[in-house]
Amino acid sequence: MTRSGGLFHRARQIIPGGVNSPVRAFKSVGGTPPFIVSAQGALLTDADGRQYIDYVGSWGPMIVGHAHPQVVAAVQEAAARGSSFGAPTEAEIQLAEKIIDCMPAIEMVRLVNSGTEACMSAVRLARGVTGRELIIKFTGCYHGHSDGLLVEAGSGAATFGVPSSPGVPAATARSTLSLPYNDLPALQAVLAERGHEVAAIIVEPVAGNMGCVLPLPGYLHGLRAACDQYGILLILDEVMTGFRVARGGAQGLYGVRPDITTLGKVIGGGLPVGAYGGARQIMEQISPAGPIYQAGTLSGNPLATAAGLATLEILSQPGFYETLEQRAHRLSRALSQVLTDAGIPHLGTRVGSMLGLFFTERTQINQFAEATESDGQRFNRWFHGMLEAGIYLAPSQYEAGFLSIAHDDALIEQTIEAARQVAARL
Ligand code: KE4
Repeated sequence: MTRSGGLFHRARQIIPGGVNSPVRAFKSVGGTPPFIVSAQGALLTDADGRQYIDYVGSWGPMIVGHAHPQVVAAVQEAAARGSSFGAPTEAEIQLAEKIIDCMPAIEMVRLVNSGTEACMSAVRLARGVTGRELIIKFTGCYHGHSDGLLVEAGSGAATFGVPSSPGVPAATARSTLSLPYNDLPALQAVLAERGHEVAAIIVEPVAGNMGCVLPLPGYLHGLRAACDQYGILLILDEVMTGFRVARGGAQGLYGVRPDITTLGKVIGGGLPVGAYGGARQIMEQISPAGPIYQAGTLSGNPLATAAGLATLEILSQPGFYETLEQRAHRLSRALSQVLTDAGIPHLGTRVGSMLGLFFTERTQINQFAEATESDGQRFNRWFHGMLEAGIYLAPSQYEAGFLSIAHDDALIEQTIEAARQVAARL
């Protein structure tokens, strides 16, 4: 048995599924997850000494690469001054200023500890500000695991949402509707009946939890117009896309202005940070400035803000996103060519350094129902073949892949060669 195998066996005795977040357990792809002992740049090393080129990047945060010297130094320096005070610090102001500087729709921001907390708080804020109860989300989009957002579509689009997990009260689920992504007519039909009950529409501007699925041209602006028509707040969940697809997030890339933005991942540089922000008159409704309550012992934690600040400094350097774009474009094109040469039907999707790959005859995937038609068995063979070849991909068809600035041309070339070997056996 490998060391990872032994560790996984031990972990499963005392941690549910042996992991602290489900997708890490490789349940959908099968096999034993490597237990990672260290990472540097674009590379991971597991408990058996095996090295991998990492395209998960901790599910998005590690855009500057693992253990970046500036990030490590910033965290070490902060830790030497104390790890948490439960009192305000200047670093929280600096991180807020940096976020606001990059995302003009955010005039005021609250730091929290995860994307889940950011989305949960944004939904409460929208309900508090509008006095309305109904939330609309989209099937295949994930906004963390708060009760009101673990909801899937009910039997008919206009009927109530149903829980997507045991433990979520039916009454809670009924206040959330889940509609098809990229489908404005379906949304308009529901709004025609219930638009004035809706507090917020929450959406991943580029979906990264059904694989990487892009918004159709005009879709995001259509959501904005629908919100304006019915007095609904638009929440762009940029936990994954924020500082990933562009320095100004997807809202900057697509030119759509949300009322509330949620962030996470990159802004913590690998430490626990989430955030939600928006126009001043909305955010000043949050306690203690306003009546809508939200709190957190470790929110704005000195170590997390140090890691986030160092990361945002690095990605603010000239040429950072241009370099990422060139490399991600090259990798995506080359992988597609390799699969085409091997006669493998597939669809590659990409926005910036966020990528997706579906094994399908489709030339477009616009919503979750279409993504589910992909060949999951072939994906699993692809995943394990690439893992064997030292390429660490997301262990699920319904996740996105991420490049960091540390993925240099040599590592990209190595990835393409591995793909060529694996494709021949798919
Ligand atoms: P966290 O609570 O995991 O920090 O963020 C929740 C969240 C919110 N919004 C979006 C768009 C997200 O993608 C996420 C979390 N993403 C997943 C990966 N698809 C995290 C990985 C995991 O659950 O372990």
